[in-house]
Amino acid sequence: PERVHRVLITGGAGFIGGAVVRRLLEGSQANVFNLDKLGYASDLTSIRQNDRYKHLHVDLADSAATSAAVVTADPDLVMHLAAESHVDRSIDGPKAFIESNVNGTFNLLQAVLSHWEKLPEERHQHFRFHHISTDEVFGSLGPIGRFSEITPYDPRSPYSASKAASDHLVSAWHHTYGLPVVLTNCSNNYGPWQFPEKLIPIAILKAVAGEPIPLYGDGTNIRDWLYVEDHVEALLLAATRGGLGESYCVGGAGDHGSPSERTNRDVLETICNLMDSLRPYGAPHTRLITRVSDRPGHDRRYAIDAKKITNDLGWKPRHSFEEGLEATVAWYLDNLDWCQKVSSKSDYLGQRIGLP
Ligand code: NAD
Ligand code: TDX
Repeated sequence: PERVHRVLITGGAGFIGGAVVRRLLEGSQANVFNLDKLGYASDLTSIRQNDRYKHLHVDLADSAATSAAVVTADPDLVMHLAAESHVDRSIDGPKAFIESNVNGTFNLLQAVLSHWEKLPEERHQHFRFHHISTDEVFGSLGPIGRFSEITPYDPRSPYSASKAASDHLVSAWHHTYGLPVVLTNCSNNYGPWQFPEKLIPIAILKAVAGEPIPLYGDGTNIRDWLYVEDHVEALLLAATRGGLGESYCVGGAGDHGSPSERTNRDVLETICNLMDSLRPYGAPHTRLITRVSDRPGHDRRYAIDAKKITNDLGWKPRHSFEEGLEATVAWYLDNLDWCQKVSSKSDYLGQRIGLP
């Protein structure tokens, strides 16, 4: 991005942060610092060695280590993606979500504020803190309407409550201390390197194994799906050209003529149909779809109105859901070794979801 020389990404060993790091290394001259504690969902194999890249092995819950990392990175831009990100885990164990998402964001804000206040004039002026958040902070929609920047916050899971808290902290640091911030709230991402605990990679791997594919409740809950590379483009635009103190909603609806809003059953059936042509096994894969008990407090529907980022920053998703999903299924089939490696790092998966 223009005028950005040193970027501190938090959570760059995760699914979306990793895609941002790769794009910055390939598509810009920026020096990239990746602050990540290397949790269960982390993986660095997608990031190639580069003189402009450094990993800082730090937990945001440690305020002294966080401050030291900010001093080392000496950033012009901070992109804050580090968070505990899985709703089911937040239901089983909310504490880690408060520690990373709320306390971690607080520690980072304090460290960044102190850094920003000391920057020389030219760098002080162009500095940005970009907070990456989710549409889940807005709660649950009925059959009509979409979330936008003016939708009131109404989080319902421990995960979304912790993300909402972090959004409010970021916004308060802007209004109270003048920290130059920008926020984005994005819908469900999918694509290569997503940890196999989220719906799409779980479904692909279960289909590969010929095992039951778990569908929560009646399968009519709706999510708005965005291919991760399209999200990365929105993030880089918002980080470099977004208005100070502004927030932008990011979702999957584009000009493709096919909807990004899908019921979970539709998502699983589309994956199964793709698998029928790529890996036929004698019976249609849809037979594997198995209803299981519902997620407590399961939000009914998420949908994003992304007019603001389209009109103000010229962003639109490039991939239709079908294109993105096809690329994603092909990627997982080519990378089953990686899936085995990362899923064996998590006892949670073994107990609750039972990966192949
Ligand atoms: P992820 O779980 O794949 O990766 C998160 C990374 O953050 C991991 O590498 C983890 O080690 C790191 N991290 C967590 N707590 C940390 C801490 N205390 N200190 C240092 N590092 C820590 O998550 P993701 O799906 O890539 O999501 C990234 C961000 O985007 C999150 O803030 C999430 O809320 C947001 N988001 C995700 C989606 C989605 O669909 N995945 C959609 C909208 C917004
Ligand atoms: O096995 C499953 N079966 C199933 O039916 C899983 C894991 C999920 N589901 C349902 C629950 C949701 O309605 O599929 C939908 C998607 O579930 P997840 O992949 O867990 O995503 P979600 O809960 O919607 O949250 C995601 O999008 C917003 C990310 O995990 C968040 O980090 C992001 O903020």
